Amino acid sequence: PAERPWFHSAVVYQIYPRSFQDSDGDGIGDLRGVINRLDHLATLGVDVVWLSPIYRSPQDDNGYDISDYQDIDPTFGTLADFDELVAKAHERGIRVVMDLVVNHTSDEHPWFVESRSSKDNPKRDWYWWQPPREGFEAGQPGAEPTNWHSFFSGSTWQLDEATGEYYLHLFSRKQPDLNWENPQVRQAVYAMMRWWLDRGVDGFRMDVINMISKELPLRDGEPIGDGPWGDGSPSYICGPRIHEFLQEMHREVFEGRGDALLTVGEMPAVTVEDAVLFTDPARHEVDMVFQFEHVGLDHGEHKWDRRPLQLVELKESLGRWQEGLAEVGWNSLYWNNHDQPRAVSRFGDDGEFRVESAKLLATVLHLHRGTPYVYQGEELGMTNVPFQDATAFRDIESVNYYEAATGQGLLVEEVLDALRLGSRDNARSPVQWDASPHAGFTTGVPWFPVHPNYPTVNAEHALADPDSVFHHYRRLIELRHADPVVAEGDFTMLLPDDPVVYAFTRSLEGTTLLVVANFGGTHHRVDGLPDAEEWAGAELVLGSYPESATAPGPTDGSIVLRPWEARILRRT
Ligand code: TEU
Repeated sequence: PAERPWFHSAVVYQIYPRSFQDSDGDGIGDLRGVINRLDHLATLGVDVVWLSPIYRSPQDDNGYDISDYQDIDPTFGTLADFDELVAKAHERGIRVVMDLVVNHTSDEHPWFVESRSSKDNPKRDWYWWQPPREGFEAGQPGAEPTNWHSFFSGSTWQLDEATGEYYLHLFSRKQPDLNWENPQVRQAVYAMMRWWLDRGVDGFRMDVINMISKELPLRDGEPIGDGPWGDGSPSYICGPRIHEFLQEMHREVFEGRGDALLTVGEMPAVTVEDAVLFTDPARHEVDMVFQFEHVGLDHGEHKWDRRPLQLVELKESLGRWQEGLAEVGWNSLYWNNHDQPRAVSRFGDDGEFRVESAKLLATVLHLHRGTPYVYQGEELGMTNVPFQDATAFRDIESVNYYEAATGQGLLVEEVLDALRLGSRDNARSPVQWDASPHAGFTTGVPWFPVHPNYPTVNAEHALADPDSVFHHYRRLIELRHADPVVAEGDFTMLLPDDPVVYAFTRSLEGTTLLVVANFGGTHHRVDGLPDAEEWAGAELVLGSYPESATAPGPTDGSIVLRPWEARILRRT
């Protein structure tokens, strides 16, 4: 097809407003802070900004618990600040995408306040209310309507004493799930979405959107380990009406608004086969999905049981996604977001080769076919947080896990080690802008301590250094904009069984790019590459090592990569 969607050559930047830039000294990032830093994004060259939630919220889950969908939380500013941010982003050619959190609301949302007020309230059916399990008294252990385990530990059911019934919350107790079976709920959500689009926003990142359709009746899941809880996910991951709901949303909200908007569905546990359906343009559901396979490869039984990443498995997974969405649909590409540990600490080497491995990870990701997402600080090579003890964690998932795990008798040091590797707080330390106190994030006391490495790892430093991680991201983004082979080219994985080298080609109309990357801290010769001789003399489009440091090539026509080196080569 001649007309390719604009987002094929676009790069999205995610802002977690709480930790981005404070403007008023209260220690929490805000919208005026974002406005003040728009030039950083313009310099980087990104096309879209996705803002994590800024709606009115009790902040139980840092804004993913919304009590008013049509207002800005005072912590972040006002609707006037928001309008100014959108206008100023648009002036720089940057679109603004909102986070849409509609699997659940806050328990302080007026809808839920009404719903819980009595069994016959007209909004009772807007959420999932159930009596205690048959044969059990309300509140008795085991009385929960199903055995489901919450993402944030414990049961997914909370007893409401007033009416003696339980409500469903897949996440925290303060995040009751909306009942999408009820058409009034759906219409209320669509009306709210239209209101934001009318205000000028350019689309939505849809939080856990593949969980909105639940399979009826809700039933027990397979037991998890030997504890009391079961896995409810077969009842709510890509439930029976999910495609119907997304198509209805498209008709009610997006139809007739043109092709300039962006929709991305966050979909834990989604398969490639599902993703083809979700992102087939002819089906009018979403433009792309966030899948989770590659960020689960270093998990064992569960996310707190970590094992080292096997490169062969990473290539198998990402390669299968590339192939699966080659003909129909579209991929999103990410290493990082506000829920994931920092990529350079997780998949690279955040010590000696921090800069090299951050650039390598960027090169590999941005040269895949799909829309790349950059999470704030990733472009600076920010690293995981050195947590001292349990009091250092702020995230509800980490705090609840610590309590649940130590309560079950796990050793404190073991639980802490798991949290150090896996906690979402790793991604939530403030962005490091410069070497001044609190890294220029705030003039007050930051809500989360700045990473101690800020005197060297910061934006001011990075901008002044042409060989920084930042400038490498900038060049990769520029390359995607300039070269259609990056946006549209076919993807072919090479050397799938090589445990150290990540290699692939991208081809379009007689141009082929080769990407070769050394996922290791020693020099490494690339063996077994098809057409190795031709590639040895090919043009270097972009490498992760400074040009001045280019090593003399070996004379036998092979490619030797330095520690954590990545190269993009071109043949026409
Ligand atoms: O996350 C959904 C999700 O399933 C996980 O990524 C989650 O972060 C957790 O780590 C599972 O162990 C989305 C948001 O991105 C997240 O910040 C919210 O907490 C969550 O939904 C609830 O709204």
